[in-house]
Amino acid sequence: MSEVATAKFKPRVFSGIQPSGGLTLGNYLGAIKKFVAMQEQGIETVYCIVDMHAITVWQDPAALQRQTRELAAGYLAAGLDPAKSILFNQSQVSAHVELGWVFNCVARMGWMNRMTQWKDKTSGKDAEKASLGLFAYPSLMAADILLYHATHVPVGEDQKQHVELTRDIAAKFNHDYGVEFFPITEPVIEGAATRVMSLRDGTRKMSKSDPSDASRINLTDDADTIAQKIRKAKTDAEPLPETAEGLDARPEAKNLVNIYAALADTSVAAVLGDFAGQGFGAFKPKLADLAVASLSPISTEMSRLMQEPAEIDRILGLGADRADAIARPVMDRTYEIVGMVRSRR
Ligand code: AQP
Repeated sequence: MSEVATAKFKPRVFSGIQPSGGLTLGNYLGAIKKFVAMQEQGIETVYCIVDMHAITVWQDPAALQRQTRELAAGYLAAGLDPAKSILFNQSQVSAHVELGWVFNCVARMGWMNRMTQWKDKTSGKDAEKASLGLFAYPSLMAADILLYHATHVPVGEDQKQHVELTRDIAAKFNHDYGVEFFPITEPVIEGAATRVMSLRDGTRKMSKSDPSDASRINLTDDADTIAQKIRKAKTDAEPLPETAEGLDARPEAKNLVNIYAALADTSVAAVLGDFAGQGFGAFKPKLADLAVASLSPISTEMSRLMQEPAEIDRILGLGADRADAIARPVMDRTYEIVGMVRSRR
């Protein structure tokens, strides 16, 4: 079923990032760097700033506006070309929430209850106080993807379960209505940095909403801050091993080696080939140099773009028009399939 359903759809990539804070190295290596690489492969690419997802947790309105433009600037500074990729913010294409509602009626409560991100974000707190939107988040994410009949979604490891749920929603919709309308989308989770971990705790994901700024590298951090955060990153006293297996019980060491490999576009084995037997006193300065060399041009370009908010808004508006041209017919056909009367106005 999955192969049949996907085979008849032309390849199209969709992915999104929430403007719920500043961009981190995790977002860059797990998502944006791959987005740019896919744009260059000649596949149609649609990239979204998912602002409707961001408000599942309360956002200060002025901060949300700034973060949305900053995220757009981050995409552009990292090499996203609005002439090649569609770049827009979700709230400007209303079909996302329309399809999200239809999928709320397809998805099951039990499916949502099993989402580990939901459990993580509400663990230790009263889940009853979480917003209904946060619970339904994966259903809106399925709508984001399937509205474009996307065949591939590049994401970090943390989003794999949500893409699997997207496949379940597409299959159930197709089955319930006797159609093969939505593709069974494939997640694309590749490379050494599919899960960049906190610099303070190698068992926790690097996250833009982590209260500790020292836990992450922000794309807006200056060179000194990046170098200082890497110097202070938690590690152990052992030298680096010769093989990747030697990192298995050393989460912090593994994280820094993975980051190095991803930034240098090389493999973990190649990094260990260069650094095996050396301690972190030698490795960290090299990693800091690499991180600064990779991220500084992006951060400089982001600052420049942030001086031109009207230009960012113009790019997002044009992207929204292009996105809407794909999404609206899919939404209209969805309404027909589920049996809504559509009066022409
Ligand atoms: N640490 C990470 N390692 C690899 N990939 C990551 N991504 C996020 N963090 C890492 C990938 O970035 C894309 C956008 O994620 P998002 O911002 O929409 O949501 P998120 O995964 O919940 O990211 P954060 O930083 O943890 O945000 P908050 O703190 O607001 O929840 C996705 O492809 C994700 O896999």
